[in-house]
Amino acid sequence: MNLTSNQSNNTLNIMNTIFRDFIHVFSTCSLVLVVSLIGTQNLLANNGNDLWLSNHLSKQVTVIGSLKTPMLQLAAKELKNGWQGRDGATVLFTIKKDKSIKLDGFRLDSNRIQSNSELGILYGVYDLLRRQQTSQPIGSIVSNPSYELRILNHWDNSDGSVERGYAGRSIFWRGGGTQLSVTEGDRLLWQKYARANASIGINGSVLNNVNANPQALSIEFLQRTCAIAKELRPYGIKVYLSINFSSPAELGKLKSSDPLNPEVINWWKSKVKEVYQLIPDFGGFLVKANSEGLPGPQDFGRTHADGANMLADALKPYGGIVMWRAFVYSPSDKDRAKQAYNEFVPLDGMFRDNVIIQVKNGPIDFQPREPFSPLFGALKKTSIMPEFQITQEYLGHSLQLVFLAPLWEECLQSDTHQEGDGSTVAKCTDGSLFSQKHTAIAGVANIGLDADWCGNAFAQSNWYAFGRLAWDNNLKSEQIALEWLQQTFTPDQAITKKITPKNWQDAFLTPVCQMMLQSRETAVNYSMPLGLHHIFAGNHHYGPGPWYAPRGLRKDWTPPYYHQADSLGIGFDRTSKGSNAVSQYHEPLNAMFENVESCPENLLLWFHHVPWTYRMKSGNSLWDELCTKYNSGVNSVRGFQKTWDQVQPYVDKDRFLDIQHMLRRHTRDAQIWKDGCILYFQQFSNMPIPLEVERPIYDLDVLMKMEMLYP
Ligand code: GCV
Repeated sequence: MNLTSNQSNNTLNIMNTIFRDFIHVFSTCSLVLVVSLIGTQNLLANNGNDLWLSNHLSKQVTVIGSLKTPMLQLAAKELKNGWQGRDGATVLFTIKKDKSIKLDGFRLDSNRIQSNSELGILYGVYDLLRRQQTSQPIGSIVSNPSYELRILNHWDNSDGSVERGYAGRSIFWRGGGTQLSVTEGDRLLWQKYARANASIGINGSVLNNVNANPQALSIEFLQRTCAIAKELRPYGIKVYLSINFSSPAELGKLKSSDPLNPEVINWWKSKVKEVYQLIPDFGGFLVKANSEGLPGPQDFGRTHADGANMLADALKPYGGIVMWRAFVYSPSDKDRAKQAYNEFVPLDGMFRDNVIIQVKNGPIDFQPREPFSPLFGALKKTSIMPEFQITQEYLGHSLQLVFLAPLWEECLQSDTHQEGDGSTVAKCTDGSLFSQKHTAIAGVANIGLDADWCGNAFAQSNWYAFGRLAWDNNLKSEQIALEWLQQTFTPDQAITKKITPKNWQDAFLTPVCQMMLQSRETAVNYSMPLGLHHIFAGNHHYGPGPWYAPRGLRKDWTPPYYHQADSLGIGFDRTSKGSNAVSQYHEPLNAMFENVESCPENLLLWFHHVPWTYRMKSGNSLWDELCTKYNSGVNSVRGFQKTWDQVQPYVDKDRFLDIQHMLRRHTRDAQIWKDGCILYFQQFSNMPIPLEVERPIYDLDVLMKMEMLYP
């Protein structure tokens, strides 16, 4: 069901909400009676459309202070609608300069929100409500964002499709003949989207795919962008566009798109002027250039810096920025993992101050586990921003329960050692270690027209987690998971039992939080343990395909390029005897990764080609350890099924059944990963599957034929 059709269900939803609140009121005195009266859980149907922002019966609160502007009025309205504090309380909004408050941060106590900006007040309201709802203390708190720009990247195409999207079609672009008209339904949808983002501190949205069509800068596209910007602006969200580097030639009909050509420079200047006439607070451009076949400055013998700076100069008078992606690699037998570093480090210091280099967390491509990209900390005189992938391209699409905060936390807390011990990726990107004119972080969105926005309830937690980590890059995954659970699966939905805070905590929050926290490592274990990477079948990036190597396909698009399995062992040799990618890491990491004994085992096969009989720290041979990891991954997902079944009384029927069904598929597909990989690699190891490991249930030849059926 998509949102538009879903809006016709609004009346039902409102009735459900009223009924839920009604139950909430009565729950303290006579829950059992109410339950026996309604006799069914169906009335509490929840399609997940409210995300972590469910309506609650609020208490009375008075807001005082200046409420002159629409944003402050919005902040007051949100506070009143969600207030869970003392009945009859008064809260003061104060806009006052304070040196301890940075960017759109705020100071908070139970009856005052202070900020340097209106947007800071709005963020303070959402934070206060979150604390109330999750029973966190509200002392005197100063909260400042880690990054100035906290941005969602939508890979949405103008025809309405979403690249690597698993939650329906685009919420921004419809495609076809109705593309241009903006309906009331569109506006309401964009407002709801903006509100969800603002509630977690996101302040920017790139509205279209980085694989950008030159038409993204056509007047029709810009007009719709302008309409979207209008709905996002009240929530403090700026819009950005991805651009195609050949736009001057393709759209402007110039002979070239050479960034040093004066005609091209002028074309961009006048295009940027046109954009700002329509959207005065436009954020800037995101650029994928000379990557995966897209055009770029290298086509004209120029560098990334030439290309980025030309655009930056055009945007500078308006305060716009360029986010230039470092995701570059070309078809070759050389190690793809090294290319971004090789191309960008020599350019350090050559970019304008309104250019930010956008770097994926790992050197390859959003894999279940990668070491951090060696560009973090190596670019010292250039603004650099992490790019995370919220949409689960390589982690089970929206068909598997994988909470991604642990993956991002692992990256942010990785120590690059570039400026001594403690030079974490977080510190290398948030301005703590290097003076950056702009600090930023991006997440590739997992949002579409599905009623629950993200394809399933737990996928929403990844959108939430990205926003929370963008605001505070030191947050722990556990806190994020707990917060999200408390706001998303509210206890008032548990109507079939007498719920006390204690059994809510013990029987629901603790086990489900544990499941979420284990889910990423679980996905690593059943798909690519011990540093394996990119062994998917085909282009869908869902199921296993360590065997996948169609004749004629670029080698770096085939799994054997990455796993290098042979009769001697498995893994990509990136030591000094191999591709020497280890040299891109600062000491002591270089030496640590180089030596097979000191290399962390969870990255072993990323950096080393290791004999099958190699003795692991557990005492197992590498082969036995690999099989054991695959086995434990499948067993964990089986455990998730049980955990979920146990929490049935605490979850509304819709979401319970949806996730139950999803976990069934998840387990089956984890089993396919395990069987496919073990049986395939066994052809090289020639060793028996250890007896503690469950026997395969699928045949390899069947799985190899099934590869294109996923998902
Ligand atoms: C938008 C990977 C994905 C592509 C994506 C690309 C990128 O290769 O599979 O779909 O393209 O990354 O990040 O540019």
